[in-house]
Amino acid sequence: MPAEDHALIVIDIQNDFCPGGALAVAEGDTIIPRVNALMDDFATVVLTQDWHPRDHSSFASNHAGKAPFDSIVMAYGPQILWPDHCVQGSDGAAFHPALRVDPAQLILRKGFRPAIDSYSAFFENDRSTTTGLDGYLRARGVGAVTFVGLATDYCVAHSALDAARLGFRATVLMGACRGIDLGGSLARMTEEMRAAGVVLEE
Ligand code: VGL
Ligand code: ZN
Repeated sequence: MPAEDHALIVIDIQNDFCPGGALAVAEGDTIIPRVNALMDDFATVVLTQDWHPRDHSSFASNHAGKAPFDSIVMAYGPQILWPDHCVQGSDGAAFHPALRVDPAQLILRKGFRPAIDSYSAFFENDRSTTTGLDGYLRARGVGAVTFVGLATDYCVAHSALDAARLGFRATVLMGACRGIDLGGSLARMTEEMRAAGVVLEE
């Protein structure tokens, strides 16, 4: 049983990231039974939800001549363009029906500003606009965070890297995550997490 000051952060287990969804992660739904069981072991449970307006700048459909998975340069740096996904209020944005939601004390939505994408649960992709999660966790005395969810190489990795940078003891349970793996991103982000001191466990 992890200590009282240890939070479980469940990243983006939403229909659009599961098989059949708009930005499906292979085997994304297979992690759900383990994630559900883990919720009983943590004093604090946070769920995150990717939550985009229809005109979101990370959607290829909002850029003439661009296709999903093209890369562009935004005001804050490079940005991959995605298929329309997790549109606010849509079925794709809903949590997977098998995911337990009741144990969560906080449901954190991110990516709702049209001009900025947000992979990390802590900061949007400009790396300075805060979601408030840092303050929430600190105010509750949380010092350690364990991440599970989707996708390993995007929202999980960026959240874990920010957690380590902010001084939390950060662990990723790799076996309770699945990745998108675009152009070697899974190996690259795994190495970045390791180098940053994120503890990677199965
Ligand atoms: C994610 C790409 C776009 C994720 C969210 O949850 O990893 N990836 N939006
Ligand atoms: Zn998104």
